[in-house]
Amino acid sequence: MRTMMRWGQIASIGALAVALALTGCGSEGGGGGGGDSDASSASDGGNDGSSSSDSSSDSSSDSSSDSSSDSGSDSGGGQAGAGSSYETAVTADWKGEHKFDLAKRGSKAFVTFEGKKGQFVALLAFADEGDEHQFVDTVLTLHDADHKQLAMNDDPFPKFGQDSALFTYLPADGTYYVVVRDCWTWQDEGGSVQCGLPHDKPVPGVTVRVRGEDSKPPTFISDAPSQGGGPAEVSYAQTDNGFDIDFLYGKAEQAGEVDTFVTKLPAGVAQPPLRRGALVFFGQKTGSFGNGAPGPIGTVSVADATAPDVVLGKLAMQPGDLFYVPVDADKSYHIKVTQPAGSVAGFYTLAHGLDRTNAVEQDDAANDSAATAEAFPDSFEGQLVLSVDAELGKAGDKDHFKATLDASYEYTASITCWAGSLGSGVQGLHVELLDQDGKAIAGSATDEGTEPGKTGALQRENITIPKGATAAILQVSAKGQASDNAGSYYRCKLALE
Ligand SMILES: [Ca+2]
Ligand SMILES: [Ca+2]
Ligand SMILES: [Ca+2]
Repeated sequence: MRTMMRWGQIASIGALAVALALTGCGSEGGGGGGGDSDASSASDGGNDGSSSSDSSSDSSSDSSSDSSSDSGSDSGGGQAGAGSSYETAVTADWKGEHKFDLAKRGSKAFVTFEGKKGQFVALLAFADEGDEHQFVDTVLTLHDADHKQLAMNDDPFPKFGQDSALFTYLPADGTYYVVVRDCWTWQDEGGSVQCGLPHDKPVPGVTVRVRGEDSKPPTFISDAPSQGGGPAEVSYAQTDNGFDIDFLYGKAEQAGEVDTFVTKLPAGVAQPPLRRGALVFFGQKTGSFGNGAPGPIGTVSVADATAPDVVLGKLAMQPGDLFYVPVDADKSYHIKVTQPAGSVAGFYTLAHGLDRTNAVEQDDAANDSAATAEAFPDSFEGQLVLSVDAELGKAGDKDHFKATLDASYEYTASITCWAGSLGSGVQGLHVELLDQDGKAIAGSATDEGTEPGKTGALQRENITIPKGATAAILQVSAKGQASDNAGSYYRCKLALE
């Protein structure tokens, strides 16, 4: 069962440029493997949500007033007033919002609602804007009637801000609590995150919203039922500042269950012939320090909508993974989320967006030999970090990309390449650095494993290129191709110093 939601209004879209930088968009690019910046497991958080803050005995105006609880922030830790404890939690207005003052380290905001088993909820916390580092860095948790923590979000992944957004399905009928605090308060509770100074925030305001699928905003788009109807459509908006990011989510309760979405990138995302479009997916944390899902997301795959059985890229996604597939703009693609035969995710939440590739190889046929290497596309003389997105699409393909060197220098080079870890079907990627005569530079050869699915980034550092070399040629080949994944893409970065 699948659904999708627009994320564009959850955070300011201008910040999306930061998110896109994760995937190496732009000429400095190449950082395809950068998606794990927020991926570390939070299993050491050790939060007991029912600690000291339970003690408030102040007036509990927990009617459905959608205005705020304006807590008296100057009374010892700022925990007085409605919405400052479980007992005084403000009842959620599903169409309104709730404002809190979380200036003081130790202060927390509490909102409560009644929920049903299997109900989807979106929980959002926005700090009032202000000068940098002056506003609250929210951390949001969801708790059951016994105050046990079920789910948590600090920052979005990809990280384009520090406001919290949690998308989850409720596990049972009952009373729930949303708790929001500043990062430093979370750290005091035993939570594991990195917080920026100051401890008390000059801009104190935080707005909390509780939303469900039936309360529409911030623009939820429910798809047709998973049985019967066609794939759910996902569309992207192109804005002045960049591109939209969306959020796919769905229940995944059956072994082998497949949810299908269809999407088409706006024509403007690609810059032919230099750059293609790309679809990018970000695996969300699961468990009680993530979205609350019992298991990982499942396998995400992309296929041309006119040939839906030919997989162009796929990844069995774990939290923190980044799945990247180059695609053509203005053409329809299927996105599938498939549960394994054994365990299932329960539900999944998956941020995704569109991107454009680094500059792509320009002459695949001619670049087969070192003597006819193509210059790194989009490169210029004297450039020290060179990137390329390319394909090993034909049997025995070899690619050669040349960087021009100043022969009077000795260079130190490093190579980083990605294939399987991004969801490509390329297996056994092999990379070597050659000089202008096609002779291998000592210590430059490096291999990625041949097993299907994920392997890490391929890396080789501290390669010495002696004086006298007029060119460094990156040679790329592969041992094979996965039988169930036609994705032949890879991306490489050569850095010189
Ligand atoms: Ca945060
Ligand atoms: Ca080639
Ligand atoms: Ca090629």
